[in-house]
Amino acid sequence: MRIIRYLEDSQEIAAAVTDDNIVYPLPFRDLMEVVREAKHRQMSTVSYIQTLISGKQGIHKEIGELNLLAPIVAPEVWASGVTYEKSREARNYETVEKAAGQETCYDRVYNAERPELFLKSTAARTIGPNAPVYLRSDSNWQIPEPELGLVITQEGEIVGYTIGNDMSCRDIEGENPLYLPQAKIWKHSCAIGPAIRLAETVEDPYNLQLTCRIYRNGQLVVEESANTRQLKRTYDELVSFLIRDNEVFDGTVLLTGTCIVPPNQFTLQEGDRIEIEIPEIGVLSNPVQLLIRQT
Ligand code: DO4
Ligand code: MG
Repeated sequence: MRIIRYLEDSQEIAAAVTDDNIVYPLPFRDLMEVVREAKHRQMSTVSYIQTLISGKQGIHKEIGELNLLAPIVAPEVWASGVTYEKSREARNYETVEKAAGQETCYDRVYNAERPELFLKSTAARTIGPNAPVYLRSDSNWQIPEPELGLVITQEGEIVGYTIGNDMSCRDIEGENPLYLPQAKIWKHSCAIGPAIRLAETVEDPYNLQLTCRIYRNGQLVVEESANTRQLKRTYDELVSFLIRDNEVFDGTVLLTGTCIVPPNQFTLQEGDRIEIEIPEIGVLSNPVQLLIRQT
């Protein structure tokens, strides 16, 4: 069971999508309202949704025909860093701090008890499927970072899984890790979607296959896959550090780090299209545009 949001006649509609891809509009604004109501009734979210849609007819449209929005208006998107060996390797390649044989900050954080967590995005900067992700005008080395996103409650309970793109500037971070906020946060630098898969309906969240495809002039120029079983940490561990002495809000998304990095010579260009797929969730597709053209 998945949750989507879409726009119809200027109205934002939250809907459940069943395993046979039938879309049922819900009488709630978003997943968090459904989760709260299900808890109030002492039911699982999926059982509660089943009671809501039972005997109803789904809409006569396929998901692909809908004007999809981000599946949740996440008040904040946080992100984890260097949680996969692939990310550690890529950061070590780009950083000017490395000296032969010496540990970098990336080596240390990969092995440390405390994970790297950073604020990635706010609701206004986060986009959903099909909206453009923007390129920074002051970077020459930009990539998408395909990541599994955890949708959590204010208590830190993982209620769903989505796909996130943690757009990143490798040259800005590589010049100095203290530039991380500029390498990570700008207008439309974070995309989530296309759906939230209810956590209760995921058999093994440590066995999700991610595939990233990048198209240029209609041609596939990058295609790489990885699996969440390669994650160095647990989801609960990442969440427990996020909520420690912190205030988090219902519907916060925590990205779990990238396991896919395009080849080192690759940088995104205006006109590219990025697709990130996790079969249990869907395909998050976004065109790439230069931010400077938008202002
Ligand atoms: O260390 C900087 C960011 C790492 C990151 O975003 C990732 O590993 O996904
Ligand atoms: Mg990342």
